[in-house]
Amino acid sequence: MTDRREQAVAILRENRHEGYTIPSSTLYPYQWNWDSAFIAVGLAHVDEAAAKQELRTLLDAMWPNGMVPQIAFWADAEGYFPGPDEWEAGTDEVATSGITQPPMLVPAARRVYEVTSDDAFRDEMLPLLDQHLSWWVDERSFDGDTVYVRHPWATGMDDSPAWVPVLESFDPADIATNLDYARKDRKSADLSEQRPTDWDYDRYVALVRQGKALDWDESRLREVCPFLVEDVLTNSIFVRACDDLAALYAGAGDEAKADEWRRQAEHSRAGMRERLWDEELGTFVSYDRVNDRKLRVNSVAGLVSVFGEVPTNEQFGRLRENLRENFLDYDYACPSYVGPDMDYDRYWRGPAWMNVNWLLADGLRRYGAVDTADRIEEDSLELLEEEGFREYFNPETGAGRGSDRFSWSAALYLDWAS
Ligand code: 2M8
Repeated sequence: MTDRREQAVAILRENRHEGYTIPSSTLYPYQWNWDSAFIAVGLAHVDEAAAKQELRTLLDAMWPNGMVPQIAFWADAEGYFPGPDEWEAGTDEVATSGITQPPMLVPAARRVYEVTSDDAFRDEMLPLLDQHLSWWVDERSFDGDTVYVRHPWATGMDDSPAWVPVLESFDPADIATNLDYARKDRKSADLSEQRPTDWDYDRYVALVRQGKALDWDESRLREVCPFLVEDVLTNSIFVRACDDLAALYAGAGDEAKADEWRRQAEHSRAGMRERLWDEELGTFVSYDRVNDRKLRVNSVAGLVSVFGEVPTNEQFGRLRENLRENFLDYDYACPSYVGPDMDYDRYWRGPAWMNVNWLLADGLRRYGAVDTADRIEEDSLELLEEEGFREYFNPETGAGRGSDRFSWSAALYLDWAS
């Protein structure tokens, strides 16, 4: 075992609580939804039982209606805002946040199944994954094809410049009566430059307080929430999740169910191609349902559409050109965003992230773009080897940013290095 591999295993062990792994002991001390999915992918190489348990615990936090929350507060912890009291959400079993995150747990469950060949695990997962993806279709889709989220935190790319026009479209005081709060994430002067701004946070908190005031009632929120966004990243992962669920059903011999989810994937892909493609930018973009407009930003999120095999061959040609010209022109692939106000060090406004690189490389291989996928993986491994398991990285200098000993960076290293 190399030193880095040993370190990755040690980080995942350190960050492990009872049945789940926290993203970081300094910044994120609870279970996070899509973090656990990436963590399970890595754990499958070193501890199959822990990989399966990671996903089981996440699904234990699923709401009766099928929503899997962004955060599950399984145990008390200090140092994170907003905590369970702020959300006032959850089930009889566990307090949670009131929003979700991209349904990466389905592709992760398929991966874990493929590594472990554990049919009992697959059969246990199937009804739960089905319930979750059905929730997206039933509760979070206007047209039955693309799906929407109602908070920037639900997209996983919290302060992406794509959300700015939507966040500018409302006054936080109009949707929440009390806007007092204290951030806990800026634990050092450096981190202040690397985390979202107060302007962003005011709007994040107002959206949480609006949801809480309405008891997280989906139908009421659909009427009044100013942030109803068909996020391209969530939709790409959703499409892939439908395909992966279909594959799991097919393996279990349930052809009717496999067909149902294959059809959903095709239908959602078609919706994305029709509404989310931007020919001028050469990428897919997100869509603001409240103001009925495309959020025209060149974010790596649009490129990740390859993970769901969303681009047609023609669209892929344009997207690849965009990727080469605008995203690979840095020492380290792949910046999370390129364009005005790009910030190499600030969160989802420019830095390179390992989970996005992993999704992108996986999708590029599906299109046969092996060299580009290799470049992204090699850069990622170099960043992790040189800087350690940081949360994100400056794409020009390679400097590590955000928290250290970050779980999904360690987990995906194990996947790439195995
Ligand atoms: C970041 O988001 C959380 C809120 O969910 C935060 O800033 O407090 C994002 O990078 C998100 O994608 C990630 O899941 C989470 C935990 O790693 O941190």
